[in-house]
Amino acid sequence: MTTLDERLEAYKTDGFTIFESVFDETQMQLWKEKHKELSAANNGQTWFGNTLELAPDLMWHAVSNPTILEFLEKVMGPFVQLDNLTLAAFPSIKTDDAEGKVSGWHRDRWAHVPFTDAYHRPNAINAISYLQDLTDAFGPLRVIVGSHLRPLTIADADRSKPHPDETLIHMKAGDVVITHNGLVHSGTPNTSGELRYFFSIYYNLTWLKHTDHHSGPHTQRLLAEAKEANNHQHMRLLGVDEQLQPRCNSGFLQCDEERWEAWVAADRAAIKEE
Ligand SMILES: O=C(O)CCC(=O)C(=O)O
Repeated sequence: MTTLDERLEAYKTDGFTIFESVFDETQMQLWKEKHKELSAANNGQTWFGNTLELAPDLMWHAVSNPTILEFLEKVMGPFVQLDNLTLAAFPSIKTDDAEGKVSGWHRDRWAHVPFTDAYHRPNAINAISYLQDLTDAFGPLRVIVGSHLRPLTIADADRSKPHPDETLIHMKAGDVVITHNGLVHSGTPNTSGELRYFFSIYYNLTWLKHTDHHSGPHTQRLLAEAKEANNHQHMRLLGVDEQLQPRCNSGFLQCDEERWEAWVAADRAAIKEE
């Protein structure tokens, strides 16, 4: 079993790590059914943001998954909020149209092109899972390993072509890949004849703006519950960071990761027992 600290070291070098079998078949089936329902109610739309508000009971346990959050607090410190929660399905296209193409190389929201090879904590990370095995027909995820540490750029004309340094990842349904937002990656066009479901829990630092609004009644109810339990980790997910000011002005004379660990422990100790 890989420990979270071992994962962290690999993540710093590679720019991603994969947690296997996080979501089970029953859970994924419910998300697919929700997608179908949303799509039918919205003229066949296939891409949905703000899905925590749209389906809080189906989504909250995924957003607040304890193992994923424990890892993210090691990566980003206890400053993790939900930027957006996206449930999408990529329609299938003809094999001829997909030949020799990738979906589109990019870094993710809140990133920048690295200017040194030093590792920096990401401003955001993507926790992506696919609700089916990513066979060649469904379209693997493509990554350029270590590109969060290199000033790699790709010309417009090459952004839909395979890259000489790419690695293809055939994720299994329910696995979760955690990417650094500086990692250059792309999907692959879907030629399976079925929908390619994609579920992305995108987290960013609490002092950035969030893309989903978090202001709807369902999300606000979750926030009220987190406040009631004095659960700072959960409050932060929903955009409220009560310790931000002291923790963002700590003096920075102790190793960040040690500091973060102490703050995480303090947050845990502060939770009110039910
Ligand atoms: O479709 C995929 O496999 C990757 C999607 C993607 O690039 C992203 O979430 O930023």
